Amino acid sequence: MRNNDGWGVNERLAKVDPHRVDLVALYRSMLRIRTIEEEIAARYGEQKMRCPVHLSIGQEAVAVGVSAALTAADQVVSTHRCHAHYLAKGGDLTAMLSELMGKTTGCCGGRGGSMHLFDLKAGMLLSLPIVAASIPVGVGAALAFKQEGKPNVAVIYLGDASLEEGVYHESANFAALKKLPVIFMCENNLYSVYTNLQDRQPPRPLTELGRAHGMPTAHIDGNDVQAVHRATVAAVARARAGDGPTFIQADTYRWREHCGPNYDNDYGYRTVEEFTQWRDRDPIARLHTELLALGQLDTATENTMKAEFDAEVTQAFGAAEAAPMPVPGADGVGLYA
Ligand SMILES: Cc1ncc(C[n+]2csc(CCOP(=O)(O)OP(=O)(O)O)c2C)c(N)n1
Ligand SMILES: [Mg+2]
Repeated sequence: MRNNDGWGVNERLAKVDPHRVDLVALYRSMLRIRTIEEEIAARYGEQKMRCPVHLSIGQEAVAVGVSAALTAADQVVSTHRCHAHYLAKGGDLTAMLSELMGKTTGCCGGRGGSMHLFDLKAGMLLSLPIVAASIPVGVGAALAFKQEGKPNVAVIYLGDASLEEGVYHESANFAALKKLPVIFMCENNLYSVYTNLQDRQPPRPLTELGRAHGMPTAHIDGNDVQAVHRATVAAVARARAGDGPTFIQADTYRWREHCGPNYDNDYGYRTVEEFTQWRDRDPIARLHTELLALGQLDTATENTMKAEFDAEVTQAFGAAEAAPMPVPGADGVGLYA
């Protein structure tokens, strides 16, 4: 929930004490994103969403913990796996679902699909499917903030595989050199499609790739939304103070197949034991247990929350389905000639 000054509940609390956070708000946000993505998975077979989808189910804590430490004027850039980043930052749900269905009301007019989500009002600058391609754009956003004397921060979400691309190193070098207000938030889910990290990179912590460029680093449990929030608050404070970029490695795990609505544990690239261990560390269930113990959540509140999300999702899917398809002949509109 945003107020007129652009600050949400968590940001308001954070102004008083940067480490205080509304845990129920974090829970709500994660549950909302899970509900939306579960529905996308359930309806994918209807063939109305004809683009590929890379679901973030299991990884919600990173997006939510980060966004809770940002204002609407801070900006994020994302990858092919961008739904959670977009939604946590306040991106419009109907525009997202319309985009997935190729409708004119989609955030890219139906031309981009699920890997091209943006909502400038919410500070979601872009997402790109080319691995690591959004990294220099995030650094550019931070450079613009600095040049314009704005107190804002850019967050770059990057997967573990992005670190294998040269453009990460060029961008990190430049960001550190210029002390830009940017956070490299590396979501390490152990895989690049079907290839494990240990078959792609030498056995050294990913944080070394931040340290090599002179950045302070943090290595956190990416399935602990409070840990993500704390690390982001600290990195945001550094960035706003003019102290430059931070690199954060957040360990997490995707539950579904790399691309698509199903599970793919039968492919043999990961074991059922590994999957089960990570699923048992579900970021939403963990916070749920904590909230119950703290007495901050009860069944009635939870049921109201779930009913609210179900109604919102039904409404947004309905609006997206009812929206028009682009008309033949409009294919040249919006192109640079
Ligand atoms: C430059 C480039 N090379 C290869 C691909 C194909 N590709 C799409 S997603 C992906 C894996 C990315 O892994 P990671 O960055 O760790 O993100 P994750 O899918 O695990 O969230 C690859 C190799 C691509 N999109 N772009
Ligand atoms: Mg990965």
